[in-house]
Amino acid sequence: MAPTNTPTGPPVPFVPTAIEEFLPEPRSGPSDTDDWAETLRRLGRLAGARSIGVTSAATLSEASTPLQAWLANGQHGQMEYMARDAPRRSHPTELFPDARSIMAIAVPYAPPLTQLRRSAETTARPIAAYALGTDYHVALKHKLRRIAQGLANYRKETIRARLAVDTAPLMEREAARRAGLGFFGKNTMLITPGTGTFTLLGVMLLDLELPSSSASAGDCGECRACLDACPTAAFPAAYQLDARRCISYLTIEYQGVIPESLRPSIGSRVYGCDACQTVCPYNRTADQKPHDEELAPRPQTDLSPLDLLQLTSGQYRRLVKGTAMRRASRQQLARNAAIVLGNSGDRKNVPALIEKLHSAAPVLVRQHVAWALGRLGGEQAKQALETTSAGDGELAEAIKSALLALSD
Ligand code: B12
Ligand code: SF4
Ligand code: SF4
Repeated sequence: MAPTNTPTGPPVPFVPTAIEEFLPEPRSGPSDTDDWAETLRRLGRLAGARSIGVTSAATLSEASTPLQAWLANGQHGQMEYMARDAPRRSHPTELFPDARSIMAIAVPYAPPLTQLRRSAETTARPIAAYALGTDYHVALKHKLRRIAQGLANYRKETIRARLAVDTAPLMEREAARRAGLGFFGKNTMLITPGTGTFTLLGVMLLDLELPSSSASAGDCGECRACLDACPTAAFPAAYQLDARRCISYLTIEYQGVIPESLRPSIGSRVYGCDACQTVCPYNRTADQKPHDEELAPRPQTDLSPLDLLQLTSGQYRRLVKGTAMRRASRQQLARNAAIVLGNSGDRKNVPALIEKLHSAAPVLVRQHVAWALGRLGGEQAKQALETTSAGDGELAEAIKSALLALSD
């Protein structure tokens, strides 16, 4: 997943107040290690962040090599902002020249439990778990602000902080890893011991020298479950992800025609993908509660792929309001839903698809609808495809190849 359209803005001052939650006086000054570790935990707790840690704002040098390799191989696809901002992503002081420390938090959200119990492929939900609750950009920034305020109160001095929750050119996983929140899994996720991978990260650059947290030990060992479970074979190797094949990228970031060869593997996923996390043993053994309440699924996200194909603009606005789903347009959701309906194997969906094919929906959507009809097959689908007049553009091409698929 990728940045919100809301910029984080410049560093913000936090002035000490007397009204914020109580924090203990340090026994021998803020740099006393024991006091500091306990204070950090309290700061995290008061904001509802299970894991919290600190690292220096020095260059995130270990992250820049994998990032450069990823970009050089074109594995970022259409995510031009990743290439444009690359030189700054591993240099926190480019973002905030006075930064001395980075504070990072990991907040767990509800994992797809039914998936964890069964096979990832057969029970994949249409919407990835992270997007079902309140927009994490908003929820985590709120937590970071509370922590910054608590820290200003604790230190009894004004501090300045630059917040980032997927909203700034910064390698958040590496910052969080260095702050002791976990280690990298082969699926490239940050694994937090005891919590797993179903977490969202927030980081804050601070104009304060703070003691660094100790590194978190752990590794994947011989396991390779995520690499084998990826429906689109998006991992060319362990710790490397080719976004161009990743369902999360294709359904959320990618604006164009989804390659036909990848459509069947998208299965039932309309927005994002949880497959490489669902199979991870660190999630099975993780303490599955409590999750952050704000990130818990909201009722309006309980929609079927058919609902998502047919969303009116009003329904779309209501669905995405206040959630991370606003990253995808109505057109992208309808495109993705058409693929999922094509994969459903259920011909009951044919009439709704025909209606969409004949509607004034964008060509991009109708191209994918034509494919879905070709995949579902049957007399009704065939007749609709044969009788649709589509000129000689991209839609006509899509109908032609759908009819070819039908005759196979
Ligand atoms: C671009 C992006 C995407 C892209 C590309 C993902 C990718 N793996 O690069 C796409 C759209 C595919 C995507 C998908 C998802 N994303 Co995203 N995404 C980002 C974003 C904006 C940048 C990531 C980036 O810099 N990628 C470039 C690669 C090179 O860097 P990296 O991912 O940090 O990878 C590190 C490791 O792989 C490691 N590494 C590389 N080689 C090696 C070798 C060895 C031996 C080792 C040990 C390590 C190692 O070093 C790299 C540098 O730190 C971040 C937010 C941010 N600003 O950081 C969120 C972020 C990474 N995404 C996040 C999430 C939740 C997701 C999804 C789960 C959403 C979903 N359910 O659909 C999926 C997960 C897919 C996956 N397996 O990664 C979270 C991850 C939280 C966590 N616990 O790790 C982040 C941090 C957002 C946030 N603030 O919470 N995402
Ligand atoms: S999110 Fe899904 S498609 Fe992307 S790498 Fe993980 S399993 Fe593969
Ligand atoms: S599934 Fe296995 S290999 Fe993949 S991240 Fe989890 S422990 Fe590592």
